[in-house]
Amino acid sequence: MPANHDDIGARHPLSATRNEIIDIFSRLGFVISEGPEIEDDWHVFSALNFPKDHPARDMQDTFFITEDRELLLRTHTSSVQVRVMQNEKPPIRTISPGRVFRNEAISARSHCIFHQVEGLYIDENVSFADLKQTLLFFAKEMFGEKTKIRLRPSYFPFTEPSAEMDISCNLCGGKGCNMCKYTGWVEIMGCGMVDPNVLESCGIDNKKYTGYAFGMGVERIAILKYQIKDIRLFFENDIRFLKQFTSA
Ligand code: 2U9
Repeated sequence: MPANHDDIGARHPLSATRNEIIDIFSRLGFVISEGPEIEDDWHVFSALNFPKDHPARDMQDTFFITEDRELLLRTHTSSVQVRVMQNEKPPIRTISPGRVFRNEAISARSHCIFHQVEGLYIDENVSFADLKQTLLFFAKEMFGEKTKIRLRPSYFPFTEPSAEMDISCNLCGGKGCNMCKYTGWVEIMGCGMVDPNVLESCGIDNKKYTGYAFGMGVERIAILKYQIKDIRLFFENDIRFLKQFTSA
């Protein structure tokens, strides 16, 4: 009788993507930091320069745990980096992967739980050019040597100046297709220079030190890399979906 063979499991595509992101930044000297998913207002919002009336502090966007809105589920992993800044002296070079929570309607494009990797580098004389070169390296390692990047001005409370980063469409190479909506570019992350107010809040001398930060959604990176059409597939654990990543 031929022997029965068991199905071989596979790394979940989100784990594989997160590991790949971590691996790329580890090679540049970034170390992993982790922190709590249940956070307080200060670490998620106040320390990061969010004004008291910012819409992200609204019930529609944040899952609060206590009625006084002091305890909440983190909406980004920047709170982990706030803790690193409080506890360590520069140079700081860290990435924080983890789950985040937002009070959003679930659809093909967004989910109320997703995964982020955020990065932070603080030292003397850190410039926007350092940020750009680091992110270009990441884009090429993640999506292939031919990948180009472009930065568009944007706004976040915690960075100034801020930008959103696009890569040349990894499906059509920039010619224009359905995935890039015929623009040749797809957005993959946000970034910028850490706002001096944030450095000060976290006990770092903003006259001596500057820093850059970036943040990306792991689901978004995986969707682009594997051309996945619906974010909900990541959370359903349908074996027919997961089986396709056996070699990932
Ligand atoms: C500290 C200071 C600043 C992290 C950053 C972004 C820009 C960003 C989004 C991408 C898609 C979140 O998952 S997403 O919705 N993130 O655009 N994140 S700069 O900035 C920091 C982090 C830590 C102390």
